[in-house]
Parts: sequence; C-alpha cells; structure tokens
Amino acid sequence: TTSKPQLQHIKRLNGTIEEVKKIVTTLNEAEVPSEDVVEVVVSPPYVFLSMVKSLLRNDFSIAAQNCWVRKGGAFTGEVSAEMLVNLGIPWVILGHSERRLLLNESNEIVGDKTAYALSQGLKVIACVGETFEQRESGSTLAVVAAQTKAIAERLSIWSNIVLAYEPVWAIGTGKVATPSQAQDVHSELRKWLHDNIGAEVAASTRIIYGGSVNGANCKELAAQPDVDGFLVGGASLKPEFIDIIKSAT
Ligand code: G2H
Repeated sequence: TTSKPQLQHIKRLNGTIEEVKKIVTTLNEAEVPSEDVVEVVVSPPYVFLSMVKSLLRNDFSIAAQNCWVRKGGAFTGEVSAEMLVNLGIPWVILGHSERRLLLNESNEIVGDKTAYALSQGLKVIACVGETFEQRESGSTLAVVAAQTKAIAERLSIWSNIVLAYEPVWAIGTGKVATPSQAQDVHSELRKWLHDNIGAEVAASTRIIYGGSVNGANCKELAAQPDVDGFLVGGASLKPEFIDIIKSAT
C-alpha cells in the first residue's frame, strides 16, 4: 500500500471567513510533495465550501464533512450528495465519531450514506473507531469490524472509498494512539477486508488514521506499514499541517 498517495484533512466546526482565507493562503503558499506522492484534501464546513473551492490551489482537493443519507428532497436543513456533486466537491467525510455519538448516526445510517454518496459519484472517507470504554472492555476490533461491515455490505465497488480509523478517545483529546496501537487496528482492518471482501480491495484501500495527529507525532505514525495517511483536526488549522503533509514522503 505504500506506493499510494496519502490523504490529509482539515476539518471540524471551525473558522470565520477571515480565518478560513488565512488557512487557505498558508496552504497555497506551502511547498509540498506532488499529488502523486501525497493527496491533500481540505474539508471545511459546508458554508465555506464554495469559497475554499474558488481560492484553494488546484492540486489540493475538497471534501464536505457530511451529507444527507439518500436522494435529496424535503429534508430542511440537510445537504444532499447531489448538491455536493453539483458544486464540484469530489469528496465527503461520513460517519465521523462526532456525528455517530452526538447525532446518533448508526452503523446502518453511515453505511446507507456511504453507498448513496458513492452512487452519486462522490468519493467517501468513511470513519470508524471505538470509544474508550469499548477499548477498555476489549471490543475494539469487534466495534470497528461491525462499523466496516455495515459499510461493506452496502457497496460493491471499493475504488472510491478511504477508511479512516479514528479511536474516539484520541479525537481532540491530545491523546494520540501509539504507533503500534494504530498499526494493530489498521492491520486488523486490512485483514478484515482481505477475508471478507478480497485480497485486491485489502491491498488497494487506503486506511488513514485520525486522532490528535500533529507535527511531532506524524512521522512515526506515517512509518507504520498499514497507515496510509491521516485525518487531521486541530493541527490542520495550524502551520504544522504542512509538516504533517510532508510526513507522507
Ligand atoms: C477530528 C480529529 C481527527 P484531532 O476528528 O480527525 O481531530 O486531530 O483534533 O484529534
């Protein structure tokens, strides 16, 4: 999997117009490895998507942070996959733990969203990960396998999906998974794909890590054989995001 480009993200409910413009300027001025070495995807809140799309360098791509579960229609306040396609947004993040936990998105809903977004031509970053209690009780693998299964059983084509392993206890807490904790789950996820979907999908699907990644810990995490990139929250708002992009090389 090491020859594939890696993914990095910028995200969450952050920013004013001025702050977002500043972040985009920093990204636009950064010297980073080329697209075939690292794929950079920037994921601002919905309201900033168009602005970021018009200002961001064109070797970086854009993701929405969520979308509606099925075809758009009378669902006031939601944003459909069709709208994202219409806006020219190629990626969407689905099943982030904040949405699973705070907005009660079940495994089934995340699976349905993923299948629908893919059917509309979006590329999906689908998030899985266990809570602290689940890790403590030894159910990490069962939890991520169930989350992955709910996604897997709804799709047939894997070329446009990236899996993001984000242990909930590491998100925004400053408590990063150790490189070996991340590697263990990533390799189990890859084995799950191998046993349940097939060798080719297991080898070619990128599994990225998220949860308190920063400029200081990214290199060691990136060196793990089954870590194919990062989903970055807090550190993506700071200049150290550039160091994280460079850790892919
Ligand atoms: C946000 C998370 C990782 P942080 O989900 O993607 O953010 O990097 O701040 O833990």
